[in-house]
Amino acid sequence: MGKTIIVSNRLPISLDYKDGKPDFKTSAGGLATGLGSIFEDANNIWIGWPGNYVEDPEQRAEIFLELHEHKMAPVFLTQEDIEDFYEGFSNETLWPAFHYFTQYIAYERRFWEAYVRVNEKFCEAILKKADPDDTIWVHDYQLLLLPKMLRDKLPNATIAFFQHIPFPSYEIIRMLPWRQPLLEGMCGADLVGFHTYDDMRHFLSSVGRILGLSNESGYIQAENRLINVDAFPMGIDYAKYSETADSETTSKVVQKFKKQLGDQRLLLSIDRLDYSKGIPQRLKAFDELFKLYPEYKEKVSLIMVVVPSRDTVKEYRELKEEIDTLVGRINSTYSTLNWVPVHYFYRAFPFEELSAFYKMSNIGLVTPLRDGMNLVCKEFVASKTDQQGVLILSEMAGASKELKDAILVNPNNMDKVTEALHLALNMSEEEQRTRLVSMQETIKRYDIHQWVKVFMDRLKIVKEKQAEFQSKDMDEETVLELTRYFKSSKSRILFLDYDGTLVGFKNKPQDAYPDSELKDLVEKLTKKAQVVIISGRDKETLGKWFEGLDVDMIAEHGVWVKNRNTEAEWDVFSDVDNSWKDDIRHVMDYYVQRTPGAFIEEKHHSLVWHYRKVESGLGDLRMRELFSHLKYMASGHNLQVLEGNMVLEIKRPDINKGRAALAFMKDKEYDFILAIGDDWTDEDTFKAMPKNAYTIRVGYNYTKANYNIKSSSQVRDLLKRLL
Ligand code: GDG
Repeated sequence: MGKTIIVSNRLPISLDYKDGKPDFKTSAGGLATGLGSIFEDANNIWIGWPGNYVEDPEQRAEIFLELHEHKMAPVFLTQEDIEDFYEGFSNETLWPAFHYFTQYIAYERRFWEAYVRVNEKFCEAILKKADPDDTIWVHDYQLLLLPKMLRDKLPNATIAFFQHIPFPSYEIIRMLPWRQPLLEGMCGADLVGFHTYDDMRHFLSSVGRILGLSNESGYIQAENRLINVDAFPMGIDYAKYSETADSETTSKVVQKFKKQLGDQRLLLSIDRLDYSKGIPQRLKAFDELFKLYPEYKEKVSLIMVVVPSRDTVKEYRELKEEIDTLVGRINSTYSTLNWVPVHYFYRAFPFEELSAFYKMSNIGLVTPLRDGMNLVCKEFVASKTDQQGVLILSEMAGASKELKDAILVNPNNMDKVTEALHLALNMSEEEQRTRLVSMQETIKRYDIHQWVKVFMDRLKIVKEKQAEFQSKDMDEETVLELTRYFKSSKSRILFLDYDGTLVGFKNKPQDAYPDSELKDLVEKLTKKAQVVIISGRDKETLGKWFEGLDVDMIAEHGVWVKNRNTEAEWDVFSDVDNSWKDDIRHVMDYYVQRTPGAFIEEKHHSLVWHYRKVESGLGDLRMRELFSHLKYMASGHNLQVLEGNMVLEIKRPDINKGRAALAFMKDKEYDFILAIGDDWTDEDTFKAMPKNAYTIRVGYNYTKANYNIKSSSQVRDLLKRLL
């Protein structure tokens, strides 16, 4: 088994120099703790930027060796890299875009070029360490291009990607000039994870619209690979937070702080300086509390920790000034000689002090305007070991999807946030306990270790699914066996689907007529085997296209058959009772009226609702509605509703390609049977075939067929080998 390589922009360490020697401090962030179980194993390593600019080759070598001891490997970045790739493209283009702050997006070609360059540097560093069977887990928005770069070099590697920040709606993604390479980059992974279901569905919708790749239940069908996309809400190291909250050190710090603060009800706010965190909005709601409820004066204080970040960037500098001004205004308006409403700290605190803040605060006020997950709220809940305290949480944080027992607020609605504060300050002890117990159960169960386990288990499952396809792939060995068998047999029959199997898809269905190469191929095949063209097309088209060739034909998925040995016209294979059609047509028509671009096609035995020309998204939505509507009606009429490529078809279940194909073989002995098709209608054929038949599905979809083959041109190549 190969090793696991974790990749993130920053290594989980900080590097200083002591007496001219590099000195590393490992940082115990949530991710590092969670990945510890993997990271400590065998030869596993972590690759990333160590956080310093090091140009001197000797110094680099020294760092390299030191990091090696810590099972890490560096990607050395220059100051220019950091300015343009990290501060530039990552934090001034992707960060605002992904957090819905479109007004802050920088569209700089230089930033993009640096982003590509640095992703390549990461790729090179990984390739130096990676073996083909390794598992590579890439983290976050700074490295969106990396999965594909790695895939190009290591086609069989196991590559996973997790995005820690939100993934926005297609409407935002489409604004980015680099949307296509960014999405292609992510699709290099086998598994793409997000915190929430919404992030996941936004990603799938962008991949569908921009890359044209559809998905089924979170599985994207790329050309020759399945990619799984899912939500994996990240947890915290629950035990660490609850144990530290109960520790003696924390208790001492709490006592010290409480003595200094006096008898106050405390609200707690902890964030990195960022416009996505909604800090000014939070301060305004706090200000409003004193206006509406003056009785809280001298009784309630806010501890506000803002961890310095990116404050050389204009937007961040301005944000800092705004916060400073608001805090100044609130404090100067309400402070008394022995009470300050906002205790404001623009710095980070050591872990024990942070734990003390969590433990002693009555209310956790976590109201980001947008946040991928937000761990602070989970840490607050985990630290409440006496089950007293209230969490006010923004609906815009990923964590709100799990923490339903918090008071959930829209951070833009100041009145509601103020109301929530009032509610929290008056919540009974019993209710505080009930809510906290329920949230603690969730966070404890889905902690960081569980998150890593669930993610890695899923990755394994995805690889197994891919392997299933690979083992079904028509490789050279199977082709040789099939041709040998064909040549040694005496009585042969071939069932060949038409569209997508013998010819590729065309924009206009009537343009997909058989070219001379195909006609020639079919003619030659008819000299060696009984050839049955088995299609959903109408009998007129099929009859015209194959006129003069010695082939049998099945049209409209088995309604019509034409035998090559007779001069006869087309026969109806089965009596068709069409009395159901009027009712169903009526319903379908209602959906045509409401959906510009949709239309109904009437076939002999079925009705088809087409939505290829409908605005994308709307078509899917209407199709889903129609699907459930028809499903309900279908049971009464004993009909079958089937979803196809931009169509919904309703038909009698007993008429299908499989049944018609079997009828062709009735009372005859064949020692070579081959069936090839490309969609769900061909699955009926595959299912009906005897065990010794070769069944092949074009494209890498789930199938009852024995084999998959890549494309219609490969089908032709295969058939040529039979001649
Ligand atoms: C990304 C996403 C997602 C804060 N102040 C101090 C301090 N902290 C610690 C907290 C917490 C962490 O920083 C911040 O948590 P976030 O959830 O905001 O994490 P980020 O890594 O910034 O953000 C976010 C997350 O990734 C995980 O996927 O939740 O949505 O933006 O752990 O405790 N720690 C110490 N002193 C402080 O003053 N020691």
